Amino acid sequence: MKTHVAIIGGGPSGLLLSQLLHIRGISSIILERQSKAHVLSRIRAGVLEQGLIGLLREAGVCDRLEAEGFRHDGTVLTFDEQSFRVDFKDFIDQPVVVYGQTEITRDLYAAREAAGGRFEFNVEDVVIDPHGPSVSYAVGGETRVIECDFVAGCDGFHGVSRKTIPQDKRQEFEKVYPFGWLGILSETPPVHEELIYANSERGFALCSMRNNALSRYYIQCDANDDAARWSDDAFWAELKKRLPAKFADALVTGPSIEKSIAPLRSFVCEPMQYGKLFLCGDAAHIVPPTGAKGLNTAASDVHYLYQGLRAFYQRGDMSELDAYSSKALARVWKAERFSWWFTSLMHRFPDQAAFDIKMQKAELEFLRSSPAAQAAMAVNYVGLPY
Ligand code: RFL
Ligand code: PHB
Repeated sequence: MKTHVAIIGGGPSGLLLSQLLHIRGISSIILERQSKAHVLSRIRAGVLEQGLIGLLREAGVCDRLEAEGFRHDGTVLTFDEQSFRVDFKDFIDQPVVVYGQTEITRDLYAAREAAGGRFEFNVEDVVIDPHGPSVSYAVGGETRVIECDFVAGCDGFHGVSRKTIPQDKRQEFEKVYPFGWLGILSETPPVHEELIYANSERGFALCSMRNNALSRYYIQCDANDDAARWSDDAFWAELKKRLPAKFADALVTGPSIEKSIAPLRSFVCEPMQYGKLFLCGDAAHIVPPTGAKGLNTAASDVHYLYQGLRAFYQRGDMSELDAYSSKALARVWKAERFSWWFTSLMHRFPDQAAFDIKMQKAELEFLRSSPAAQAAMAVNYVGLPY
């Protein structure tokens, strides 16, 4: 088989890149390890930056997002019984939009399928030759090979693409946090019209949502905890203890329809290119979810790679592809910094001394009272420019 770009991974990065390339007449084939149903069953991100929304618009995949997404112009932070709001509009003329990653993935699959996009699901034994370049894989016991001009490694943190770069040609930077997030999805109205990020003496909590009848809540938990150990009642009771009384009292509880634990990690691989292989999204970097930056940073990678591939196919110009890794990484590190800062500010750490907790409180108090500090948070939260 032949195509312009072989795309490893049918998550949001791979799908969005494939659809954008299609609009410009550049062909691609997506190889996905799982079934489509499995990819669509994953509950993940919910907060979208304008950069990602602009790309979805360019890809022709934003009708449902525009009809069903919720515009948020601010967010609430709480510590102990205190709470304050950061109003993005005070600092930058840009909201975020609440719309589930699952829905984006569904919309992108529908668009790719309507355009006759080529996929292979349930692939195994993917081997990338970054110099040929080519990709071989097995499906249903048969081995197949794709000849291509470029390979986009969009296969997430556990994929094969990053590991294809020889160890002496890449450097990895990692911080693993000593806790995870236990998340539930429930068919209940959100506790508040905006997201609430809570720092409490029992640990972090986040109140988020998907729509007026579907809520997403998270609590900081032990990194080795087991979601099955948590009954719904135990989850709601713990969440309430971490919120100021006015929010705890307003919380509507109900049965969970999903419950899982995500570990928290900061990770960056440098460079994001090797030969004709380009890494995109979680394949190259991970952020702890506190800043809502994972999917959004994957989207900025897709933007830079898409621009580079366009320049090559439209003008034969390789310079933008050559600059891909350094351009993408410059923005990645800023998202890493913001996610690390917000995680450090809002969580309880096992080795935290009384002094460290005083520092968190002083920083939260500074953020509450300083427009300059709020401006720094707002521009990062809504998303730095590409
Ligand atoms: P994905 O989504 O992991 O997709 C990679 C795909 O590659 C497939 N794959 C392979 N395919 C072929 N061959 C192989 N060898 C393969 N190995 C893997 C996988 O099956 C999968 O389908 O990576 P991608 O596309 O880069 O997208 C990244 C985002 O999914 C991720 O960054 C976000 O979900 C992170 N995230 C959030 N990001 C935000 O921007 N805003 C948020 O509000 C937000 N909240 C979150 C999050 C992530 C969370 N978890 C569970 C880690 C909340 C949570 C709880
Ligand atoms: C979510 O709704 O899943 C969500 C929202 C904000 C975050 C992380 C996750 O920071």
